[in-house]
Amino acid sequence: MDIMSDMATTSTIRHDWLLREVLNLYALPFNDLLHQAQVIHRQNFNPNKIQVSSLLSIKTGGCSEDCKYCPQSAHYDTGLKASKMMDVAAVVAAAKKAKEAGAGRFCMGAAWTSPKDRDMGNVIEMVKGVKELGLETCLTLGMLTKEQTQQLKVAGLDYYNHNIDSSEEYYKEIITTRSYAERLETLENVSNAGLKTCSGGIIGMGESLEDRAKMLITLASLSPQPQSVPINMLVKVEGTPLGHVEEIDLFDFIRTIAVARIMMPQSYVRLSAGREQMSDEMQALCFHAGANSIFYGEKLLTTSNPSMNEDLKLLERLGMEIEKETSDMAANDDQSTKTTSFAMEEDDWDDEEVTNIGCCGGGCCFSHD
Ligand code: SAM
Ligand code: DTB
Ligand code: SF4
Repeated sequence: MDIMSDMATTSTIRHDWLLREVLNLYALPFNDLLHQAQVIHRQNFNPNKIQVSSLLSIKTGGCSEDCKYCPQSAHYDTGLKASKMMDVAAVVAAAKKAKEAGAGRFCMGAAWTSPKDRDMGNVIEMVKGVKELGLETCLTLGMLTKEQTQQLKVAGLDYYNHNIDSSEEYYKEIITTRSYAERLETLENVSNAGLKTCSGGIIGMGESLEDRAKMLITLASLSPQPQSVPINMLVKVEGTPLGHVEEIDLFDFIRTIAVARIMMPQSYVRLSAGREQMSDEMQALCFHAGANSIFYGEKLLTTSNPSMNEDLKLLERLGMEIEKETSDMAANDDQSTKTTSFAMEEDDWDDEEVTNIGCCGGGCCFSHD
């Protein structure tokens, strides 16, 4: 096949991907798929910058949902101690530390099916406090009503994370206490309230390649597409039903990142949970495939993440930098058709001259002299 003629070279947002097309992307030779993803990545983002978010569990464990992957579900004995919601002051103090360490966004997660109205006051104070520090704010609290999304918008919330986790078919194998339709309904409420959506899923729960493709089709069909797309590699936690699920082929994980990048060209694709279990080289390939966001800090919600030092060392070895200003992210605020490469518009190349080495003719491949 002539890869160049078959390749998507513009970054038009499409909401109508067919399963056949997505499976064809997955079936491309690895190098062809990664090249295609990298070309699209460069049309939309500075390939050497990465968005970093810090994560804090504001209410841990004891959750009534039965998500088979989750250490916080009360249905499984993982040895995790459930705790009450944190104080607002403690959350704001943690956010201050995260900001000092370089995070641009602070994500707060709660092990809830959905927040009770009586919890909303505290959550709103947390959003306001974190926002005042100059950080972007993100929450993940489970299902939200329209009213709750509106309250959070007024409080100044930027992003809401709500993952669809897998295909609709496979979701039923993983969670029985709520439906896929309910997940999509919350995403619609979030988006209608004018909040940015963060939605993705988990790879490595025993799902098929077709399930992964269908999950990406559902995400890409959202309008607007989620501004942030976390791709988690399952963290196998002892005591959960998925604690001993079979290892996946890591190349298939990287392929999923690349396919997500191609299908959602203007979204930040986050290499999310599971980095602690990945080699530096694996992470580098994920960045090459188009991942441009990570969770930064020793802990995810209940499991560990690489230390900030390790991450800073890795980014330095790769010549990558943390995206500092939220204005850098304006690139994907207005989803539209982009025909110019990001590199051509970028004036932030450390005063070095940029040369088109013309490797694919797409105006997208640049090197520094
Ligand atoms: N309770 C809320 C909910 O389910 O939406 C928010 C917190 S929940 C822990 C957020 C997300 O974390 C889940 O949707 C899932 O995608 C991810 N997650 C949970 N446990 C995980 C694990 N063991 N490995 C990878 N991702 C996980
Ligand atoms: C997401 O997609 N991954 C994060 C965040 N959104 C909330 C959570 C990962 C959790 C991993 C397991 C844990 O630490 O409990
Ligand atoms: Fe509860 Fe969220 Fe964990 Fe499911 S993923 S058990 S809803 S905390």
